[in-house]
Amino acid sequence: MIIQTISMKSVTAEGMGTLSVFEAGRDVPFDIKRIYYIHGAPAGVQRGGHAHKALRQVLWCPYGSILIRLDDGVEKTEVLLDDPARGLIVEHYMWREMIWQQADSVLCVAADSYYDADDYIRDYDVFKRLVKSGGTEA
Ligand code: T46
Repeated sequence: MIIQTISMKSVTAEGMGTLSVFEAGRDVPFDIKRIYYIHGAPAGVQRGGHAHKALRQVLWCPYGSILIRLDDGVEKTEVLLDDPARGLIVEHYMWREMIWQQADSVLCVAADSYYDADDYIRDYDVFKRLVKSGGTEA
């Protein structure tokens, strides 16, 4: 499985912290229509457990440490998001689980589409069948 990450441009001002930035269509391979973030989760929490039919996203963790488990229906891998300047591209047809390694870690997500509940695949067996059939039947 090829994992796409981005290293954000980061500008440190001595004694004043660091500014990190990425640009849609330049640093990430799509335009951005929606940004959401998950905060206030205790350590050990697991979220996700679904894939998307079309949605493309970039995930990053500006504070804390979150393990991202990815499964393309053939291979599985894990990426630890613990660097505020590192982003993970998560393409469509990718089963994802997010596990909080540290309380109050923040997961930020920039998505290429507006929220659409019909774009979710929440049943793993359906996901596997869709991957096998190239997305044409469940
Ligand atoms: C994803 C991972 C990384 C909305 O109303 N609007 C939104 O834009 C989103 C993303 C969610 N919601 C509602 C739907 C549910 O009632 O918020 C509630 C929690 O959503 P969900 O259980 O899907 O959250 P996660 O953390 O399991 O997954 C989220 C995204 O939904 C998903 O697309 O890839 O973060």
